[in-house]
Amino acid sequence: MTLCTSRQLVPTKELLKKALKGKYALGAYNVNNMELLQAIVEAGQELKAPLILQVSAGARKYANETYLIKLVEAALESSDIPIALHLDHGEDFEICKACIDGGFSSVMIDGSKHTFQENIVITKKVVEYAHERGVSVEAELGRLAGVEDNISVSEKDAIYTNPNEAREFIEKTGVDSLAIAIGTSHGAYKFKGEAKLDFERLAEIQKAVGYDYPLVLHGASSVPEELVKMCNDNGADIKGSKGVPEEMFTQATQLGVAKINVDTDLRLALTGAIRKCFKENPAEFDPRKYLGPARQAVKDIVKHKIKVFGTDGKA
Ligand code: PH4
Ligand code: ZN
Repeated sequence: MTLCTSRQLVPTKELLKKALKGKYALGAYNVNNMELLQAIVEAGQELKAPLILQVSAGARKYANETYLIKLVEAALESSDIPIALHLDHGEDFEICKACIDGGFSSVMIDGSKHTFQENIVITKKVVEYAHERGVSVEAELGRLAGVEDNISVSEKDAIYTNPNEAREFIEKTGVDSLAIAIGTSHGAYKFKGEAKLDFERLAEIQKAVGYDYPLVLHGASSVPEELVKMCNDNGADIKGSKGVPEEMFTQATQLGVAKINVDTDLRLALTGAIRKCFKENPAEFDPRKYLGPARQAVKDIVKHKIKVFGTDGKA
């Protein structure tokens, strides 16, 4: 299905290929409602940055896929930057098919909970359906589960992506990009001790899959202290949070990472700004009065991410 707008979505394959060559990364920002979408697109438009908008199964359920698609159509009409619409963590062929048929330009089939062989079978099926329709596919190998500090080599091998398996997986499925596990996890509590990513493994994966193959980093929010403080100063109770330090993205980008997923940081910005409004103006109940500043806070953090990832001016 094509979208009802003269400007079309771009497959992620094209965007990631360009990013790899230019040694920068695209942020993939999760969209759950209109304010988040507007904030992300306004940030991208102002900095002339290509964008990946991503929608999870939870977002589809919360906002209704038709509403999300129509909002994305509006975003295309009110901007001139390249935009991809991507399904985040599709768990089976059916949800990937529904998104491909619904107009998405990219889908993720997350078969990481299956065995290696089963993951190959399900990913290949999605790749065949998607490629016939010009849609890009991301898959995942390894587990993103949060891990303790100082885990053993054998524990790491069981959780993190194996470089040889990554090569075999790509050869057998023809998938366009691969999400890898090197120590990140979803949410605001990524590390118990010091923040550590397995860059040696990432370098081995890059060597195994080839220097022109795009890798994807999930669970890559930085959980900025000032956003957590804005939440906590205004009534939240977020303790012991820790994200991926920003300087690690430069290294990751040099080692083949071309797509960096960000959701938690947007949630923190939105929530912190809403809490602040409510604390400062307890009598306020006009949604525009608290959703407006919240949208601005999300736009500010997305602009910051775009600069950190080096995507500004790349549209
Ligand atoms: N994601 C976001 C997953 C969101 O079901 P749901 O809508 O809650 O799923 O894929 C990320 O990799 C985000 O990483 P982050 O938590 O570090 O931002
Ligand atoms: Zn993810």
